[in-house]
Amino acid sequence: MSERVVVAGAVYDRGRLLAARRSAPPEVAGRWELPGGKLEPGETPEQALVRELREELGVETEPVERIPGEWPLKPGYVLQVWTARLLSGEPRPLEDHDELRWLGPDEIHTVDWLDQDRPAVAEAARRLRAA
Ligand code: 9L3
Ligand code: MG
Repeated sequence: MSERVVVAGAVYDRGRLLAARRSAPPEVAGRWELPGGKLEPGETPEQALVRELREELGVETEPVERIPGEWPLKPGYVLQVWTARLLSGEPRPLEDHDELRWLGPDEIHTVDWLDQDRPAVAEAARRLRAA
C-alpha cells in the first residue's frame, strides 16, 4: 500500500517565512505548521501545493524547490515540503488556520511548530539565512 502525500509550503517573502496556526482538527489545533494539504487524484505535488495555498490563504505562489526528506504523519500519510515564493496577495487565514505570522530568521523558534514540520522548518530557515 502506498502512502498518501501531504504537501506543505515553506512560503517566503522578503526574507521571512510564513507560519500558520491550525484551528482544527483538535489534536493539532493551536500548533503551527507550514500550510498545505493532501494531494487530490491526478495532481502533482506542485499543483496540489499551489491549490492548497490558494484555498487556505488566498494567495498565488510558485513552488521553488523540494526540501529533501519525507516525514511520517498519521498512519498512511507522509509530509513533503517545497519552498514557495509568494507571487501575489497577502495571506489570510481562510480555512483551517486562525492566525498567520511572517517570521524572520531569528524568529523561527518563537512559535510551537508541529513536530513533523520541525526538520523542514529548520532547513527552510537555514536557506532564508543563506539567501
Ligand atoms: N499536517 C502536518 N503538517 C503540515 C500539514 C499541511 C499537514 N504542514 C498534517 C495535519 C493533518 C494532515 O497532515 O493531520 C492533513 O493535513 P490537512 O489536509 O488537514 O492540511
Ligand atoms: Mg491544510
